[in-house]
Amino acid sequence: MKNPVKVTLTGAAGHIGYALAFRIASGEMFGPDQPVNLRLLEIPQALGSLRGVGMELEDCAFPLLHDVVLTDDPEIGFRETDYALLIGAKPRGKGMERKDLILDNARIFAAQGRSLNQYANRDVRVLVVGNPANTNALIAQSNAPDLDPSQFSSMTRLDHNRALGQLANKTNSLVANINRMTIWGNHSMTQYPDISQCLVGGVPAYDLVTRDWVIDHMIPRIQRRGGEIISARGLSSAASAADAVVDHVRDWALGTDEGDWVSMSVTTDGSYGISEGLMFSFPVTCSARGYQIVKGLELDDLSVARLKASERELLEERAIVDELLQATS
Ligand code: NAX
Repeated sequence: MKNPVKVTLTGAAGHIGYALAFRIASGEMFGPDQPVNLRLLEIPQALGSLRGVGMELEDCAFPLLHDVVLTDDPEIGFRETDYALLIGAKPRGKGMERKDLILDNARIFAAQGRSLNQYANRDVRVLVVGNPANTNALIAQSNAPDLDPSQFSSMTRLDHNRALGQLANKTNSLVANINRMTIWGNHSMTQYPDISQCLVGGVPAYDLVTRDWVIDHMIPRIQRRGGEIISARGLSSAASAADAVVDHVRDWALGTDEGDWVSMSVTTDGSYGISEGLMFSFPVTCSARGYQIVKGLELDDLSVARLKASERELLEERAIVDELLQATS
């Protein structure tokens, strides 16, 4: 039997946390022969509800779940963790300015970055889900100077999966037959879902759908899908977000399929002309060496303009949290 992998979830009593913890414990994230230890971290006010999650995990009697700790103490939550899934975040309150939301969250993620720096396993991998995810991930990473920036990422896999679903529907094909989908940029309205490299059953996607459909229907629908779900359910995406977390971490840990790639927001390295020092979604492949940005894809003028718009937004977000970045650099 392998040694258990230690996984920390913040916001574990929230909607996504509740949809996610059971899937990790059942073996969907790391495979059917990999035991897991869960560290569920919440704020003090949510500990009561977290205890309920703990009881239900116990009642599932998952053979792979060796140990669960419920806590509001970041030292206990992050100590020697192998995977930190930072889901908990402050939601936007009534009448709250976007700038204040970004700043309030930046403080949370700066503190969590410092805790990870101090307590986590030196090889920890960190996925930020809590919004604004890209900038929160940048903050956490910059507050963890002893860890490598490549150990941090943020999630655009839900957008990626949404794009696969839309294209599969439109082309009447199976999601499993589509590869090379890309989400570029920020997890926000400026994200750019790009099918220009996609193959559907080996056929270029643009041989099967029109540019007008992509620009007028597909892209805006993915950009606004979160709102569409809220209108329908009265609640934000949780099961699909948890599913995307499983996909993101599984591929990062176990590798992407040969000939395919996935979308992950990672630290910029100048690829595609995007400024360094941001978290930006790129096409990536994953292997035992970690993730690699897929380089050298050709982008038309429209695509370049969309990447630049998302970069501008991330630069603006970074300017808002500048002090928290500089405080530790
Ligand atoms: P919920 O409000 O249901 O749950 C959030 C949980 O986080 C709460 O239980 C809260 O007590 C906890 N929390 C808050 N601050 C914390 C802290 N400092 N430490 C530990 N726990 C803390 O939200 P949920 O629907 O689960 O969504 C969580 C986050 O994911 C939100 O920021 C949301 O916007 C974001 N999303 C990001 C997505 C992405 O693709 N990157 C998609 C889904 C989702 O919208």
